[in-house]
Amino acid sequence: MAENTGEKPRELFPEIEAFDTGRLKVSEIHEIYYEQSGKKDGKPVVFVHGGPGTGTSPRERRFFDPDVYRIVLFDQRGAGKSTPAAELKENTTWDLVADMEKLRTRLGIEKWVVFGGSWGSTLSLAYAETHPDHVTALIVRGIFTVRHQELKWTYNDGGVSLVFPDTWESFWNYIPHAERHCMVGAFYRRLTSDDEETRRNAARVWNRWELSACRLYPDSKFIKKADDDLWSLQHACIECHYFINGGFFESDEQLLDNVDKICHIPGTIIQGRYDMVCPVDTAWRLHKKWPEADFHIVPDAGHTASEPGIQTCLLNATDKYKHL
Ligand code: STX
Repeated sequence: MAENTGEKPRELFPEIEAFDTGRLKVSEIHEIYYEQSGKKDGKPVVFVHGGPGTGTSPRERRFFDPDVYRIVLFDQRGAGKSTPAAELKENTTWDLVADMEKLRTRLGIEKWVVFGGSWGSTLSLAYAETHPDHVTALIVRGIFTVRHQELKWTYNDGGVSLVFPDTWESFWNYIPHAERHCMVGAFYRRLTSDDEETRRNAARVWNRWELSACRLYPDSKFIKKADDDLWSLQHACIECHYFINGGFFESDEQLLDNVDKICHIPGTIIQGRYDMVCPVDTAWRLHKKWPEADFHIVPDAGHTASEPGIQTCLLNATDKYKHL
């Protein structure tokens, strides 16, 4: 189950350009961006990004062999190049699941491999549990199910705060004592303030916290992402909106309780042992409910897809499902 990643990590596939980009109107107000790259008549795979709110980047095409896969990337509502940016109205998990179906239909795809990390694992699971017949295989990393316990661990004191007391200070001190019992709510109020400066500052503080705890070896360039105001607002606002709404699930355990709907689908679960943002306990629970899926705990990695052991496992998984 544990991978020895002492060996050299695998390189991503080469950089490639998209052969098609488009926009899809999915509601009265939302329009989403999508793109295709790789092999035009290849094996369809959809990349489901994290956050919610991170958007996609061209680098993410490189997890898939471009000579085999028809690679679909899309930006979820309010994220990346989708518009309006950071819009929270008509923006729920079930809207995103429905958007994936609209996109699949628009592209004339019957079944696709679904690949997602972090919030991307959440949405991939929600999608697969709703539309199992359209999923060839499922590759999920950094498992997140928006349970109360997971949110409390990352954003309230007594969890990650005990491991990163140095970066926690700025996050914690930003919120007055009276509001600290629920940090997500306190940030949400500021992120939805009428004052632009308040929104911008809150987003930066929120993201610096999350980004600083993401990797086993902190990377200052990576944490600088928080200074990109547009990205920062999209990520922080959309995350908080989903978190205060419990991911729009009917119960805390909804995703885990419904795993029986996807057990027959070929699957791979990949998780960093030292993932602070989405701790390994959730991946373990998923593994117990879905023992048929390959399960890898990478012993020397945190939360991100680009950490060596995780990247290697992800590439091995996309190779495994190439010829299904
Ligand atoms: N939310 C974290 C998440 O889904 C629980 C996520 N995806 N990418 C990120 O976080 C970073 C940009 C912070 C690496």
